[in-house]
Amino acid sequence: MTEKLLVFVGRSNVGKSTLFSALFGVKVRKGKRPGTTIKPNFFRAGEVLAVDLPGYGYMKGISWEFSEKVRDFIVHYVEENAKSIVLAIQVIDLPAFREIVERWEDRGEKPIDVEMCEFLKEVCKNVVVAANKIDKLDRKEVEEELEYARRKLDAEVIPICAKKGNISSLRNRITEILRKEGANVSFRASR
Ligand SMILES: Nc1nc2c(ncn2[C@@H]2O[C@H](COP(=O)(O)OP(=O)(O)OP(=O)(O)O)[C@@H](O)[C@H]2O)c(=O)[nH]1
Ligand SMILES: [Mg+2]
Repeated sequence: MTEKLLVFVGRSNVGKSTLFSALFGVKVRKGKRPGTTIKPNFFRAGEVLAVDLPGYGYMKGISWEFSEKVRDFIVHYVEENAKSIVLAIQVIDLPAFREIVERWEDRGEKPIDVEMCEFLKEVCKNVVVAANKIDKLDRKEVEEELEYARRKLDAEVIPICAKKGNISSLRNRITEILRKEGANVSFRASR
């Protein structure tokens, strides 16, 4: 029997590891500084293996070469494990999403998050986008930015606040999708 994988992808600093901890109750080791390691974190969660992948995208303090290396690693990892991935969760920083997308579009380039989402939808059976950090926006802004993200990514987008553990709608959706795929997932006990 092949392992069923639940993978988490997203740019650096969007809150993948925070979400991973909130869902599974595991402390994820963080590198001292960004751009030094490409190593996924694994956690057994019932019948699935959850995988926290390194963050992609250029950011301050790391080289372009390194960010390209991370992106290639993620693409290869997802391609190689495509048959086993039952659900891919792409995490975005909702308050920052529009500005980053527009910056790429102004340069005439396809935004990296849009490209990654297209890739995931092509390769993985199920893809859900987790729109994180909604605590930084007011209610109206959340609705506007969600609509923008849904339009740009053409995917199911679920708002969350990983930091405060406000993740129940995402958790329910993960449970539902994995059950449909014949796998039970176990989360940390709710507090
Ligand atoms: N305001 C706010 N900040 C958050 C939230 N979730 C995570 N953060 C913060 O965002 C920063 C990055 O969080 P990480 O979980 O390390 O992000 P990551 O995506 O795993 O980053 P990489 O491992 O570098 O790719 C930290 O300072 C978190 O505290 C949230 O819901 N709201
Ligand atoms: Mg991380």
